[in-house]
Formats: sequence, structure tokens, C-alpha cells
Amino acid sequence: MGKTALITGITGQDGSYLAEFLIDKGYEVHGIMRRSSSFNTGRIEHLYLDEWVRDMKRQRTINLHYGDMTDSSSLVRIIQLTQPDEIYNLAAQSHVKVSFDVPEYTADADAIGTLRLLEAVRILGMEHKTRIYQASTSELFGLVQEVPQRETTPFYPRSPYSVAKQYGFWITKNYRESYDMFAVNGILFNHESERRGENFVTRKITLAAARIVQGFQDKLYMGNLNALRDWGYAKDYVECMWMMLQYERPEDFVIATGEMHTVREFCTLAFREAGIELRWEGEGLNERGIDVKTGRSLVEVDPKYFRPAEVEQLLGDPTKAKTLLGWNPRKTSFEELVRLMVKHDLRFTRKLYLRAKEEE
Ligand code: NDP
Ligand code: GDR
Repeated sequence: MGKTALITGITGQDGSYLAEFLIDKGYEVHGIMRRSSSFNTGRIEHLYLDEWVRDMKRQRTINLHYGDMTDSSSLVRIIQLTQPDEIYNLAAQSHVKVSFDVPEYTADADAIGTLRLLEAVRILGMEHKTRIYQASTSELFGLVQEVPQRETTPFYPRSPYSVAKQYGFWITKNYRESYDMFAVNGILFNHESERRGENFVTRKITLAAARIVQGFQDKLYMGNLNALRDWGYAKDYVECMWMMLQYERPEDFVIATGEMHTVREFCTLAFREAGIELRWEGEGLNERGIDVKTGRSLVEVDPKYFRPAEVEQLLGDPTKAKTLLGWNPRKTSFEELVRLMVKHDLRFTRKLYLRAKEEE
């Protein structure tokens, strides 16, 4: 008998890659999706077929269940029904800037949601059967106290999102220590992909570069270009989530590449990949990314993208994951990551444009 996994947040970037990864490993995969007025299954449609089609094709697919991190009863019901060996808690209101606009909801879904999940496992008496992965974040380090950041670096969260995730971190650790549960935190640094949400900085840039070079967009407006991030590839990072749950002991791990770049560098590289060489001029609010060939200003700063409190730099030290789990932090390089995102978005934006033309 293969193992059964339950993924919260299966419709998100990481959930979709993790579902693919676990299916390949022979898992029976279940996912919790929330109700939405428009389809939210775009990232997993290729894994999900209506039941009658599934029967016809006898294809291994994922099983989706309606539920919500703000609804304990749904969590209890789904865990009881699916009896998972492993739960990956990836569901969250995951946008840092948006968390300043919806702080209470963010705390409910990200902090208390984690508690609800742990309690559901305990109420069902499954605390010694089910291993739990909690999606913790480098945002916990916030106002950086030590460079690079490792498992022992003190936290200083700087947003309602990271404050909520700090609760998630500690309650996971607390349940591990109190009830002897195999519950672990992956402290993951930023990881990106072709499936990254369109309002996170990397995807916003790669989409804009693709649109601008094809003439569908004039300019890109950005927030803090000086922010430094340790960016990895989501596909490489979901493998590490699984590795943590296979490890002999429940432990928390920092997952990062150990290399950081500014948002500006990401822009320069993405535009170059799309065929535009940028030159940077001016400072602060007047900074501009100019197309070297045409002299046109393509990237400008709009303060509406600034955050009330910013995390200026994050750089992780993945030594523990490398040593104990044998995880390879540089499988996909920064340059490759930018290349594959831009390549995808050039095709993606072209397709959207052609479809819109057809419908005209
Ligand atoms: P996404 O924003 O792409 O996905 C979040 C998922 O959570 C979506 O499936 C979303 O559903 C679901 N969700 C949101 N609110 C609820 C709710 N109340 N109940 C049930 N489901 C909900 O995030 P990522 O895939 O990028 O990240 C996965 C996890 O890892 C998140 O917890 C994030 O905070 C954390 N993280 C991410 C990092 C990164 O760089 N990507 C780094 C460190 C941590 P829907 O599709 O309907 O919106
Ligand atoms: P982050 O990711 O806040 O690190 O959280 P995001 O891509 O949103 O921002 C990274 C940095 O870029 C700066 N920035 C901008 N950001 C956005 N979104 N839009 C802009 O126009 C823009 N201009 C500059 C930001 O100020 C910031 O410094 C992500 C999420 O996936 C979290 O869920 C996760 O926990 C952390 O990564 C690790």
C-alpha cells in the first residue's frame, strides 16, 4: 500500500508542484480547495479529471475536497475521510503587502488555521500516525538580526503576514513538543516559477518584460528596487518539503540557495532575456529603467507598491538541509530561473493576445 498525503493550498504554486511530485512517488494525493466564484484550479487542471473521465481512463489523479483553513469542521471532516500519513499545510493568505490590508483574515487563515489543522489531527487521535509539514517562511527573520539567516537566527517579523506565520511556526513546534507529534517547519526563502502568482515581484516583472517586448504593455511600475532576496525555484523546494517528512526525526530546516540579488537585478536580467537591454538612471522615486536602444523609459517607481514596513534583505544558509537531508540548494540557478520564467511568459502572453484577437 502506498502512502496517502493531504495538501492544503493545493491550488497554489507550491501545492501544484508538490501534488505532481507526490503522484510520481506513488502517493494517493488529496487536496483541500476553497470555494471561489471563478475557477481557482488552473494550476492543477492537468492533474484533475471529473470522476467519470477518471474511471474511463483509469488515470492516477488528485482528489479534491472543499474546505477552508477558517473552518475547523471542514478540516476535521477531510482528515477523517482521507486518513493521511502526511499533511502539507501550504494554505495561506500568502501576499505580504495584502496582509497589511486584510490583517485579521491573514491571522485567521495563517495563524489560527494552522492551530485548527493541528487540533483536528489531535482530536481524531491521529497525532502518532500523521506527519505534518508547516509552510514557514524567511519573512519570520524580517528585520534581519544576522546574515545569513539560519535555524538559530532570532525572528523579527515585519508584517501581519509574518506575525501570523510566527504563530504558525511556534504552534507547530509546541504541538511537536507537547504531544510528541512529527510536526516540522520548513523555513523557506522566496521561491518562484512559471506558476508564481502574478502580483509577486518576479512574475510581475517576467510578465511585464514579455508584454512590453511584444508591444502589449508600455511600462512597468515597481516598488522597492533595492530589496534583496534569496530566490530559488519552487519545483526544487517542494522536494525538500517531502524530504523533511521522511527524515528520521522531526526538525525544522532553512531552505534557501545562499545567494541574494536585488529586485533591480531581477528586472535587468528578465528584460535582457526578453531581448531588451536596460540602463538605470536617477534615484529613489525618480529612478528609471531605460531601453538602451530606443531611449524609452520602461521601468518606473510608484510609491503605491511600497510597504508600511519593508524587509530589505534576506539571505539563507541551507547548510543544515544540505548536510542532514542531502538536499541540493543550487539545482536551478538564479539565471536559469529567470530564463525559464521569461520564456514561459513570452509564450503565455502571446497565446492570450491571439485568443483575444480571435474573440474580437
Ligand atoms: P500561493 O498564494 O500560490 O497559494 C496559497 C494557497 O492557499 C492557494 O491554494 C490558496 O487558494 C490557498 N488558501 C488561501 N487561503 C485559504 C483558506 N482560507 N483556506 C484554504 N485555502 C486557502 O502560495 P505559495 O504556493 O507560493 O506558498 C505556499 C505556502 O508557503 C504559503 O503558506 C506561503 O505563505 C508559504 N511560503 C511561500 C514562499 C514562496 O516564496 N512561495 C516562501 C515561504 C513560505 P486559492 O487558490 O483559492 O487562492
Ligand atoms: P515577498 O515577495 O514579500 O518577499 O513574499 P514579493 O515578491 O511580493 O516581494 C519581494 C520584494 O520585492 C519588492 N517589490 C515588489 N513586490 C511586489 N509584490 N510588487 C512590486 O511591484 C514590487 N516592487 C518591489 C517587495 O517590496 C519585496 O521587498 C514572498 C511570499 O511568497 C511570501 O508568502 C513568502 O513567505 C516570502 O516570499 C518568503
